[in-house]
Amino acid sequence: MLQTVLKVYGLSTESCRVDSFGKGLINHTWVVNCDSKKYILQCINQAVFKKPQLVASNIRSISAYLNKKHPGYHFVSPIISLTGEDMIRIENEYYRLFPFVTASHSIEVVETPQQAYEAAAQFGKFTRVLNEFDVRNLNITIPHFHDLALRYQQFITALETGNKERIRQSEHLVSELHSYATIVHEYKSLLSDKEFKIRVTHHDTKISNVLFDEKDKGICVIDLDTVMPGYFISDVGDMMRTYLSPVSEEENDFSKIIVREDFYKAIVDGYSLNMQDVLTNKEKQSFFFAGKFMIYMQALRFLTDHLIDDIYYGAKYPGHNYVRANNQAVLLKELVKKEQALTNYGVNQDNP
Ligand code: GN1
Ligand code: MG
Repeated sequence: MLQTVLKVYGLSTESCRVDSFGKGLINHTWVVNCDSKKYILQCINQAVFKKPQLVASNIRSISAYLNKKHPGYHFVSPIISLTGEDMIRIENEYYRLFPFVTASHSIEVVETPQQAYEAAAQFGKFTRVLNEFDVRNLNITIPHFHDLALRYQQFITALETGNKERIRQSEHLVSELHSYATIVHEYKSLLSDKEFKIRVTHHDTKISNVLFDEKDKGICVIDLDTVMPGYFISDVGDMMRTYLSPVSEEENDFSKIIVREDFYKAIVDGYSLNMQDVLTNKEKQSFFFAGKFMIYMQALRFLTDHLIDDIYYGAKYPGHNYVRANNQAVLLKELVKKEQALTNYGVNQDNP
């Protein structure tokens, strides 16, 4: 299969080495090492991205806009195949090939506040350079992706129709997550505020989606499949979800989950570097909420998936999504403990 795919790009498995790449849960990704060049090959998960053409078309329109308006911005576009396409279809699967950005590396775990700052600056820059791009030109690649009200509803439905045994065993965590339902109300009220802007949003701001140079300066962001109209709380919140704690959502020793205040500040500062002149006051007041929103949503998503037999995320061991959900619930609790200390950070950074 991969042989056929590579051929459409004028490459072959004889002259290139293909290895699985990264830790993404959704798409399948490979690194392709050819004599003098390196590429990233991806197969799109169609259970999640039901219309891959919408993904390709978003990347095309953003790329065209940036080439024109911000030619200096580093944007990684897919390579055009010998058949003239930026995404190819082979036996009902969709593939894309990207150039491997030279002298770049990605990281899996945020170890220093500086890395958090650089990443946040890059995600902020991405939304900033697209500030005048008409978001209505973007397709919705996953409908209601970060709609917390819907995620909460899916959780309630899973409690009614899911695996009975798992529901019974999850009783404690279920009631803990119910106790945070005010976050859903706050979310709804924020969205009804006109000062809460719909912006070009990345929707997957984990650290491995940022490329760094040799000096650990951010170069650009990658993985643009979930770029859609959205709210800044998605991007800032997912950075908090994935950078604040020294351990990831996979950790099952929950005592290791802590919220590092200096990393929180680095995220707010890094994001504000490029975004502070466009964020409204209402948005600036919502940095802390962003973290609660995304961590809560991910806890709900993992637990929901556990209750419906892991159909979305899959599970590498029994109870995997239950562990992930518990992990996120602990992270949420740790973040909430810091509300007093952190909630005003960044709020008073005025527009210049
Ligand atoms: C998925 O595949 P990956 O790691 O890029 C998910 C994110 C979750 C994340 C949790 C399309 O992202 O929303 O936060 O797993 N992406 C999709 O690890 O559902
Ligand atoms: Mg992703």
